[in-house]
Amino acid sequence: MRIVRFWLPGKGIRMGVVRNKNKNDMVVDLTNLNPKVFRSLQSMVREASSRKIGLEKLILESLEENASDGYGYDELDRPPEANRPYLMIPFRPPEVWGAGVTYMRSTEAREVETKAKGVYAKVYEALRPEIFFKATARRCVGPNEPIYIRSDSRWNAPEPELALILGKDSNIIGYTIGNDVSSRDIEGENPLYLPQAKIYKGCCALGPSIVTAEGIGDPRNLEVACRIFRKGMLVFEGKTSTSRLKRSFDELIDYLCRDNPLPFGTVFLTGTGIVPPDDFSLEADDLVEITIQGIGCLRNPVRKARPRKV
Ligand code: DO4
Ligand code: MG
Repeated sequence: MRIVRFWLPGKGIRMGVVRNKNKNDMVVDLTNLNPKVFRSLQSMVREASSRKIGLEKLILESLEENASDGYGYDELDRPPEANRPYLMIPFRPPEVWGAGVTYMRSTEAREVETKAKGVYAKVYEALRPEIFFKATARRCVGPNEPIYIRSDSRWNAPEPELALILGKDSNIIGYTIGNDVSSRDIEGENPLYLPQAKIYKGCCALGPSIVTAEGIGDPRNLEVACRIFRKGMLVFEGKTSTSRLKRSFDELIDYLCRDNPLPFGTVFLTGTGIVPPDDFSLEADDLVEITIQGIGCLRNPVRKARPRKV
């Protein structure tokens, strides 16, 4: 089951669920069915856990009581404009954390870009994973909103990642797609520059939907694909599978949570297994598409940040 959040002119922010009707994906307005329960991901999880049922059951019960046609998914999947309905970031995460070097491809690419040879190869094999702070809600964007490249960086890449959404006991309540947009030259110069390579405005895209833990199938066997378009032409295409992730989610979450209380709705990016070739860099006006089986396609245009006037 795919849960979305969308903007409806005159009504505001709505929670919705994607249903397939006559081969068309339609978004049913859950907020319209029960505004109190379906106000946000948090209110939905709260209601489901107070009734000791799963999110899917909560939604299905409401749909049974109130049949409704909804809005065409493709019509909502477009850039935000106040007077037309559009998909929003599925929720505003208080914190986003990232795991790094969890796929061999990421390790290899970083060993090439870095001046600190051996650092990444060691962490790939080490007991303790790499975990870093990535973003807050205000640095995140949703579907069709621009992701940014830093004004002081020349070598940038998208990082298509399966994102875990954590509940109040750091249990996985759902999955979404994350783009851990990163500056390769800044990180490559010195690994201590990692926060600057990772954290800035528009550094993280999330969406387009949340798939519940009950609905994802096997999260360790999902196809992840990335395509980058420049002036309408495909300039990069890559694929991987979450089966190539070296560490288990339990192991990653265990390290993330050690002595580190997390707020409800923390997002944990599980690392990238797709890195474009070393001679490739994102440019302004590129379009990045990331697809994860069952979750959908997260599409974002690229903008270059302007240097701050001093
Ligand atoms: O070591 C830096 C970050 C690695 C990362 O973000 C990834 O592997 O996805
Ligand atoms: Mg990453």
